Amino acid sequence: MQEALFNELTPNGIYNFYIFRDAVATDLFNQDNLLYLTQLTADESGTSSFNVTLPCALEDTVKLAIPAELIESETIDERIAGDANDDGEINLKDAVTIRRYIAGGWDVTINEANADVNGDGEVTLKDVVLIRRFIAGGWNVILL
Ligand SMILES: [Ca+2]
Ligand SMILES: [Ca+2]
Repeated sequence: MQEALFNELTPNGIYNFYIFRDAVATDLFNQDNLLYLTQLTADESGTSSFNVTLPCALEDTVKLAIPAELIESETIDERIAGDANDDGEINLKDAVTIRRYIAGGWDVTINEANADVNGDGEVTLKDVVLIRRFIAGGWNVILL
């Protein structure tokens, strides 16, 4: 058992604690490189410590504390860029749904986060065009 000590955390903040399996990996934050240790609340001085059993000396690893609220928002946000009607697929129905939504007068609801595929924070005809090109293929479109 070794003691992992974290400080300079947000006081009373809830954190998920990880270590990097490989501290010099090129893709450090890849899920496979993160070894989840525990979730704890930092104390009032922004410190948290716990005992952990590792296959290596703790000094040889890089410890990481990630605020739990960040993790949760990431997992909740399982966004499918382009899937405006939330049916799990990206197809012409999505382009049509967005067009109707923009035009108004149609009883449509869209997943705005999925519909904004150029990442400008708005759902506009630009997004429709990108989705149509994406479906058509050959345009090298990447939906954001
Ligand atoms: Ca869809
Ligand atoms: Ca947009």
